[in-house]
Amino acid sequence: MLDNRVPYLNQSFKIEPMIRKIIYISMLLLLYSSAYLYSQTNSKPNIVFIFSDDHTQQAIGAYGSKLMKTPNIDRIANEGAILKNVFVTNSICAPSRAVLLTGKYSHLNGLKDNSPKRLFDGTQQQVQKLLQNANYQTAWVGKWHLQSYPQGFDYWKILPDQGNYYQPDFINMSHDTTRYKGYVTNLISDFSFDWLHQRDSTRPFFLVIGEKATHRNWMPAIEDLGAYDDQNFSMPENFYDTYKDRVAASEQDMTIDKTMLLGDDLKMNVNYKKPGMFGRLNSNEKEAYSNYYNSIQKQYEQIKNDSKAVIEWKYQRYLKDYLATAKSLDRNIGRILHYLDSTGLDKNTIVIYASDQGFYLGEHGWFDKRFMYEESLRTPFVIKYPTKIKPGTQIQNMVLNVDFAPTLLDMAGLKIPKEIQGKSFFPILKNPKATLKWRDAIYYHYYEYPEPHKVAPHFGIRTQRYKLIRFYGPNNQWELYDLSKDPHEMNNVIHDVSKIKLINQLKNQLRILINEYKDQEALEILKKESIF
Ligand code: SGN
Ligand code: CA
Repeated sequence: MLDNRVPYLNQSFKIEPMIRKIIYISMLLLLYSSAYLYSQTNSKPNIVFIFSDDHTQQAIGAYGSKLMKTPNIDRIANEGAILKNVFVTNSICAPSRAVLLTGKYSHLNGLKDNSPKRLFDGTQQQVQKLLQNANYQTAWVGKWHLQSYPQGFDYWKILPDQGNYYQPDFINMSHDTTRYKGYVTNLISDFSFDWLHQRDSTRPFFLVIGEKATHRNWMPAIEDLGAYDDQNFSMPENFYDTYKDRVAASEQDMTIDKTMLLGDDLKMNVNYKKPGMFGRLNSNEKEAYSNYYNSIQKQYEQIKNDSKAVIEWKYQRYLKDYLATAKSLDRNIGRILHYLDSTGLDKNTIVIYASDQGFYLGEHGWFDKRFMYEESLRTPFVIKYPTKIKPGTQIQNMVLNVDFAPTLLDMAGLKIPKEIQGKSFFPILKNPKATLKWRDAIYYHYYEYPEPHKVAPHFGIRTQRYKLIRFYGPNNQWELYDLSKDPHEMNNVIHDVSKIKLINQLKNQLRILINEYKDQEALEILKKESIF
């Protein structure tokens, strides 16, 4: 049975527009007055953390994207701060969520990979529990992707596993599942607004909006089908990377050429009758999808015997679907900002937009993430906090996702527990020019192997200028990049004899970080090479 309770986004739903308007306006008035009351009685800021999936800096206007415009994400940056150098500690979804909640690396929070067998231990200390203890109302709506139910949230409504783009199921707090009509990005905003409507407006809140967009298989909303069709994207200069001197990069299974599927990913020859992600489209949506992709298929038929033309066509199609999916994400961020503005909540609400990691949009010939190379090591992070962060602030410091939890606690005026491994960057946000002791290198550790994309496990260190990576598992390899000369990480200079002193220094610095972060597994690997 389909639940009809989010009607105003369902394209086929018809409700009297006037009645809808009246209900909406009275709700806004009610909310505005309660928000005013709240601002008089409580000075703690509310926090809305919009956390997307696989949405990368290369596709965000504020980060200089040449691919698309993102006016709403950019608005957060313009009204607050953009952090130019934010990195994740393990570039994959569930582990990144566990880091956000705990402020600890994967080896300490226990969630090293996406495996369905690896349960996140929800009984451990988490940022939402600490906020809850300090009188915050806490909620998570949308993609969750941890294999255990949320703890420490007063309210949650989550997608099962990766969720679906159309007619998605949501798991309710009673653990039952409801299927909703509509498009996932719209529904996640709607459910967030539902929760905000009914919360206790005398207390501050912490709401995480977990977006499914822009995860594979990039199914755009109907209104965005073809939004980028008149653009021809130039290929990244290293699209045809041959992976010279990089064993792990040559052994991965995540190329647009070989791994990306014509059917499920690029939507050719889709059987809309089969259950699954396309089977979920309703009849109007099926018609729109098949009309649109049938016309695309005609282009494909013309070039299908020319292998180079096929690769380049795949690249263009991948980007068009990815960006069209991101378009509805940005539009919904606009809806969230509008909601906060129209209820008066904007004045005392911190809004953050970040992704669980970056993503390849054709660099090295890839999609997906995982590698410690720049595109997937980085993640976007923009934040606005009226009166505390000056509009137009730009931060260059190297920030990690373990820093998110302590920064949230700091902004809420709470003490940061000692076990948290990250540091608050709130002082930097308030005063970017202040001379502050901050890290000069970051530590990274990725584990999941071999499925789904055959990326060998690795750990490493990145300084402002250099990156040293140690791959292990299927093969033991070191890689070194000079980012100032080789920003696209094409030349592994680990065997350059003139770099021996530098390599020893970096290995030593890496060992210090590994000790500091208590990563026993990495330490054992270094010990075997007498680096201790
Ligand atoms: C699915 C995707 C993979 C992706 C993982 C993890 N395959 O398995 O391409 O790397 O999720 O993504 S799919 O064909 O099922 O889409 S993550 O963002 O959740 O870590
Ligand atoms: Ca992800």
